[in-house]
Amino acid sequence: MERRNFIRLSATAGASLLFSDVLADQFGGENEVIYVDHLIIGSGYGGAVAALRLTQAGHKVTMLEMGLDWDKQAGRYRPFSNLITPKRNSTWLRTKTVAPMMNISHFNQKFTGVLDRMDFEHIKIYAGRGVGGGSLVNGGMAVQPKKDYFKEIFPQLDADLFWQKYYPMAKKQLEVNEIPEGFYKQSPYYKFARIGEKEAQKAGFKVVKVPNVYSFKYMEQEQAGKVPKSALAKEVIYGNNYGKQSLDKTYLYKARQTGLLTILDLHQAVSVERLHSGQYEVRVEVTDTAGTVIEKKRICCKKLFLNAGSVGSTKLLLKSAHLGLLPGMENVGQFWGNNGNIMTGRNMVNTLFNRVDKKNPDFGLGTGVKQSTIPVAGVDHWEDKKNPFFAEISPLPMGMEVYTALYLVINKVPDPGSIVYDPGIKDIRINWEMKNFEHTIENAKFFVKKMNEANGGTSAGLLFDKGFGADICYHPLGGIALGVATDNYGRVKGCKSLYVTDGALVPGSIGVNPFLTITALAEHCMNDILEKDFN
Ligand code: FAE
Repeated sequence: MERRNFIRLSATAGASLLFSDVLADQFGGENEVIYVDHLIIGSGYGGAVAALRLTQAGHKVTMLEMGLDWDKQAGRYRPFSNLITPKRNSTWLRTKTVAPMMNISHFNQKFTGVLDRMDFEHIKIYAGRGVGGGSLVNGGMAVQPKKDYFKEIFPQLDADLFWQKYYPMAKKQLEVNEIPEGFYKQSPYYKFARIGEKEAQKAGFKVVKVPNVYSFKYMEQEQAGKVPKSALAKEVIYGNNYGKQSLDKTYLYKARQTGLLTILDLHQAVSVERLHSGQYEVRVEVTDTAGTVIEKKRICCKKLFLNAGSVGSTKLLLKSAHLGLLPGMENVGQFWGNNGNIMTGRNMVNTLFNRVDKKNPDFGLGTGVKQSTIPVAGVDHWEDKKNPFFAEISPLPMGMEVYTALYLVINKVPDPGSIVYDPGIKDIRINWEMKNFEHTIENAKFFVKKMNEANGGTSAGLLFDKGFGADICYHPLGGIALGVATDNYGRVKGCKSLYVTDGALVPGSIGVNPFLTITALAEHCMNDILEKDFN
């Protein structure tokens, strides 16, 4: 069918046609339209759950991913880089790394690397790029939120059902496991965490162990020298070559096994249009590994599953609405938040003057030259009315003793921000005020002060400006909030057959690391969508 035969759905049909003609020019107008039944945009947690559940139900699915399919051409683009000597495959289309710290590596050429950072006015948002999305770069911590806080964030959901069904389902599929106590106690690679726990207890905090998707069986073998090292060889935010059960090894692997999933990598969706027929046409730019657009495609589908992550999904909807391509949506852009993320740390930890435990030889000086990249412990201070937070005891594997502790602190988000499309810059802006950082800095200061009072140490001025990285966001959430911009199952309001099942559904905060909740929510949504919208 030729493009001119499509009649667009819009209250302002004239404006819509005008914008569509602009798009048509950019896309060479008469390009052939590719028809598929079900299209998923994005291959992170939301996309992977949608892919598995659709294909298991017998539906053919096409998935677009703007990053690389790292497994497809493994020899060519991998191995992934470690933290200390990152290569160009570490970083999304930049000539320098953009990690929260230690950015000393430069590259000659830009490359579609695995870790991206999106810079907005007051906040820097990290994301994984490639088949598997955030699962490729994250720390693998699979944390279930407090039930009461889940109820506060999602009052419309049946929390008991999530605890009985969707969280266990997500944990099983993601292959969540726990570090064996014996290994934890003796491994030199977890000295940083044992010190962190001891110090936190001494400061009066409650410590908890945190499950992970990294295979601890594999890690034990790494330590024994029986398999190639990954977590024990400083690999994490630039990808793990072994050991981590990222989505390409779990949900997406199973979906591919059905033979019904086609994944198109280096395919970036740039707009979504609702056609008169009720179908969706997605404009796609295909790039090479330098980020240059080499082809443009139009893909038409009956059902569209938007899973480009909180920022990506919200941007696509807002931009498309601005162009007049998606009339009728409600409340898109609202309830965006950073999950209260703030990074902080302490210098001069466990030194000659303030040793953690003089009697225990394991607690000799420092936090450990050898450090696993996979966090397994946290400080749970969520019940405190005045300073509620959850702090991940994070590794800092520098390959030498730095007497430093690192923490990612997660706080409440009392006043969520919003995402808007700004025609002036032809991009989105995030309305996120500096005042949003006040309570996160206060909580982080409270935590560091108590830790230092009990154990010695100084604020982490060597890591972050004034000791706090408040603008570092690993957990962008919201923008297409459940029950606000969608129904309670991810159906986008005003747009039949358009679904969102990723982190954009979570209204800005969940109180712990979020991917387990995103996965459980996606399972909940897909269950209902498959039951009611496919008959
Ligand atoms: P996400 O996983 O970001 O997937 C979206 C996918 O869509 C990506 O693959 C994109 O490349 C792709 N995409 C975006 N736009 C387009 C487009 N226009 N066209 C085609 N494809 C597109 O979304 N969470 C935890 O629970 N535990 C942790 O230990 C943890 N550690 C983290 C460490 C780091 C360094 C980072 C960056 C994040 C971490 N997170 C962690 C957060 C977690 O990875 C994140 O919440 C989830 O990945 C979000 O899942 P989504 O499905 O929403």
